[in-house]
Amino acid sequence: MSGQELSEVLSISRSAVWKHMNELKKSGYEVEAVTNRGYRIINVPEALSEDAIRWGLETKWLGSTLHYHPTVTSTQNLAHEFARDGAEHGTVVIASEQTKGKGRMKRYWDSKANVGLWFSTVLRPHSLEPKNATQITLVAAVALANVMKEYGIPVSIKWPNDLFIGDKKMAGILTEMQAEQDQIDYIIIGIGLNVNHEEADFGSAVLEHATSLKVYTQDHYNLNTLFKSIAHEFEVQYERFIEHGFKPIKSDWEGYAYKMGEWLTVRAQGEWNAKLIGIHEDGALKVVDEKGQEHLLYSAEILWS
Ligand code: BTX
Repeated sequence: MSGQELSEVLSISRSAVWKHMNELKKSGYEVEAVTNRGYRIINVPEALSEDAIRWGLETKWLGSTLHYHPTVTSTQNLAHEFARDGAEHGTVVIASEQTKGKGRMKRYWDSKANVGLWFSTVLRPHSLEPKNATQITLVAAVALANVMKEYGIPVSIKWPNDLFIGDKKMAGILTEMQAEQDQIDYIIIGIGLNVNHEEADFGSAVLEHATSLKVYTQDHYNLNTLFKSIAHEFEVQYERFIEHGFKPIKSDWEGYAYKMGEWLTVRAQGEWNAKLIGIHEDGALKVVDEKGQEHLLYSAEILWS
């Protein structure tokens, strides 16, 4: 856009436009200025910020309301507060660092500053029955896996909620729900994605089992850009799910499933061998035992290795 157009649209002087452009550059924006043509933003800054996320965000509703914080205890907790106060569907809480990142069942999520994407989204899927809420986790996993595929990263989804590169975890999804009787009030879906970690950035407790995009590819990724790709794909997959149901998501999910068709040990009423054959409509894991009998596993302990 030309400096003249900018000054007219914003009702500011040409020199004010120039000053603002310099401010943008100082904040890390890469701006190209071509004589007689104008300014063009080529790259957004590395560091997460509300402006840099909004710039070029191609979603209809996901992230329309966006809360960015440099440091929080957990974006999940903050998103619950916003949701209780009536936050709209698609509200996103994102942070550069979490000091008390949460996993499932009171486990923790290692969320070091500036190396990963730590965010929670408020969803209000009023047409979805509470018993099917777990399907949302699988929708998010498929969306994340699709984006990773676009980036050329060979990921698999480990049931129910982890993304793996090889045998190491690079992302986790936490779904929490507030419901009354047969109506979902809201769902908070939290995504943690290890992006620019070097191995030394992981805490000693997770180091052995964790990986990041950077550890895998040696490349550095712009967190703002990556977030926008994920937000867009999540919105697309969520709408597909609401419109067409779980079936298409289920088959995509199965295409990514970690150890699909392999024999695993199940620890539920004793220990037995089972072959992973897919997932059920309700998100349960479908396995077949050595006698050929099918079983659905909900929270059974699966010994993956
Ligand atoms: P989970 O319970 O499946 O995984 C937690 C387990 O994963 C931990 O016990 C630990 O062994 C391992 N772990 C912890 N941190 C990492 C890490 N950075 N990379 C790899 N492995 C790790 C998975 O729970 C769901 C995680 C959701 C995290 C998001 S971040 C945004 C939102 N806010 C929040 O507090 N949680 C969610």
